[in-house]
Amino acid sequence: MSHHAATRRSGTHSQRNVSLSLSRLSCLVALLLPSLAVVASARNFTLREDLSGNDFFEAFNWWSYDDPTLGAVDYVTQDRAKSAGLSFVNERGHFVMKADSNTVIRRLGEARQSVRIHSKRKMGDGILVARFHWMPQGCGTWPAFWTCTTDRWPAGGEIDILEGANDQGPRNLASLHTLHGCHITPGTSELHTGVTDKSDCSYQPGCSVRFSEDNTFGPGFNQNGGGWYAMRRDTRAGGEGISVWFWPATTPISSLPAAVAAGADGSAPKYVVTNANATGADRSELDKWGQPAAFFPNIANATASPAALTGSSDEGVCQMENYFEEHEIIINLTFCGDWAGETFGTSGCAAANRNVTCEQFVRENPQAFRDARWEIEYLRTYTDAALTVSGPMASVAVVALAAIALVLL
Ligand SMILES: *C1O[C@H](CO)[C@@H](O)[C@H](O)[C@H]1NC(C)=O
Ligand SMILES: *[C@@H]1O[C@H](CO)[C@@H](O)[C@H](O)[C@H]1NC(C)=O
Ligand SMILES: *[C@@H]1O[C@H](CO)[C@@H](O)[C@H](O)[C@H]1NC(C)=O
Ligand SMILES: *[C@@H]1O[C@H](CO)[C@@H](O)[C@H](O)[C@H]1NC(C)=O
Ligand SMILES: *[C@@H]1O[C@H](CO)[C@@H](O)[C@H](O)[C@H]1NC(C)=O
Repeated sequence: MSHHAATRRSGTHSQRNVSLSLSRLSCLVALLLPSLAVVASARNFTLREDLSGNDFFEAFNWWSYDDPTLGAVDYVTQDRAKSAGLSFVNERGHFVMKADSNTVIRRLGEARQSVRIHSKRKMGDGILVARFHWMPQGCGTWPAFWTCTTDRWPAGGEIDILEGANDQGPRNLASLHTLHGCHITPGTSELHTGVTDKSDCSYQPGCSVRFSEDNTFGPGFNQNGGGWYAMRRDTRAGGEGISVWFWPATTPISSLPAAVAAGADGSAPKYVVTNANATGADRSELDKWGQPAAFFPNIANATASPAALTGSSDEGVCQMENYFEEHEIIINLTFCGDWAGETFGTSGCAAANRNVTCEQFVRENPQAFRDARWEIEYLRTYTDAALTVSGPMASVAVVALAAIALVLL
């Protein structure tokens, strides 16, 4: 139920194609085994960007190419978005990007204007945090907050943090899209509060975890004042994987991790505590992250290279360093297309609107898009400067690799 990151502008090729042969794997094991001490040390995620208000106009490109998912959308340039009032900073100092809600689209082939932005800086392993006060709602809308490779998708991967269509909340669906050979565990897991929806991460529809908490998407999210989303990515060998957290706007500030709450002076802290042995204030800071809503574990397997696992259905194995490269951060609002178009009927949107098609509904009803806007207080990235490995899954991965080493040696 997603999309193609194809037809993008030509991006840079920073592709490391890691396809592990058994002999290379034993080298890897040999390299990793003596480094248990390193594995136990914390990763150091330090603040790289803290964007708010007008910063967004500098830090992002406005994407104005044809919609790759055949949506009924016309993505506009930054200049056009500013002059048409589709991107601005509101009276609260929040960055707003929205759909056109004034124009009846009369000519077939024309589409409703909207906005899609891509970060200029790419992000590898690290933490991405955003405070949303509002997300797009309305029949026909398909909003998403996600990160994606710039080229050769699904090689390089895609992480959908907040996504859905046609107001079908109240629970968010977080997803990964990868090459063949990456799977998550079906069902429930004690490692997160969500429930696996699809376990095979390859291509479409990808693997996904449905949140268990209400008000994490759509109208419920908005009525509740939105909230904070965070995604932590630790996809290197021995890294723990990809986690997504959500805290509703009603959460007391004192219960939020410092990187998520604004600092006392409104600024973000310089780094995130990740040391599993933390004590005192660091311990309580670490505990504030709690269980993620969705967790996609990084689990190594000797044969889990994309080549070896093409077409396989090995459950619960994803050797993430083979599947994820640096990503752009993307925020968009499309209409209809693969997802919102296909679920326009089942969502009740068609029946509520004389059974018109999604595209016709979007063209003829500008007033239906008054609430189709993102309102963002800030977006922060923390990245990994010192390349060390940690996290609860790291030890699991090391044990797995050690077991593999015993078999091989
Ligand atoms: C955002 O919209 C584009 C269509 O313009 C689509 O390709 C992409 O998949 C959307 N993102 C998500 C995560 O749905
Ligand atoms: C955490 O504690 C364990 C056990 O005492 C120790 O082996 C490890 O090195 C510690 N990790 C860090 C990052 O201090
Ligand atoms: C993390 O990085 C910051 C900035 O480079 C540094 O000041 C701090 O000491 C580092 N912390 C750890 C635990 O390595
Ligand atoms: C690793 O892959 C092999 C071959 O595909 C499979 O039989 C085995 O169950 C996998 N190991 C784990 C822990 O999933
Ligand atoms: C829309 O379609 C449904 C199912 O086919 C039908 O029951 C309903 O009467 C239709 N509504 C209108 C206004 O045509």
